[in-house]
Amino acid sequence: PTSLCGKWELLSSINLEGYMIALGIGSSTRKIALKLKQHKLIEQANDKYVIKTFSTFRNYVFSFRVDEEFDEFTKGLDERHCKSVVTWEENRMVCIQKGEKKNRGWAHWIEDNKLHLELYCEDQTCKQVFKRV
Ligand code: RET
Repeated sequence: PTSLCGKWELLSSINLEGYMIALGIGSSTRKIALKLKQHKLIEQANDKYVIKTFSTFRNYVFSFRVDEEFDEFTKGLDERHCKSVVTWEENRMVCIQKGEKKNRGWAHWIEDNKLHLELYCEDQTCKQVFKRV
C-alpha cells in the first residue's frame, strides 16, 4: 500500500464535535478545536511510527510499533490512559484504544492520494480528510 508518511493538511472534518463530546472535552476547548487548521506529520523509522497532529492551539504526538500494545496518554485531548494497539488491516492502519471509553479507536488509509482518518468513540465517528503538502 501507499505509505502514510509525509506532511498532511486538513481538508475536511465531519462530526469532530460529536467525537469530542463523546470524549467529554469541554465546550470552550471544543469551540477552539472546531476552528483549527490541523496538520499531520507521519514519520516511520523501521517498525516505529511517530504521528504528530499540529495546530496553533495544541499538538498531539504519539509513537508506536505496529502490533505492539503501548500505553497512550491523550495529553491535551481528554487526558485519559489507554492500552492501545495499531495493526494493519489490508491497506488500513487501525488502532484500538482500550480504556474507560467504549469502542474507541481510529483508522487511517490512503484514497485518491489523500489521507483519510476515522476517529471512533462510543457511538460517534469523526471523519477527516487530509491532502499532501
Ligand atoms: C487538537 C487540538 C486540541 C483539541 C483537539 C485536537 C484533536 C486532536 C485529535 C488527534 C487525533 C490524532 C490521531 C491520529 C492518528 O493517526 C487538534 C490536538 C480535540 C483528534 C488519532
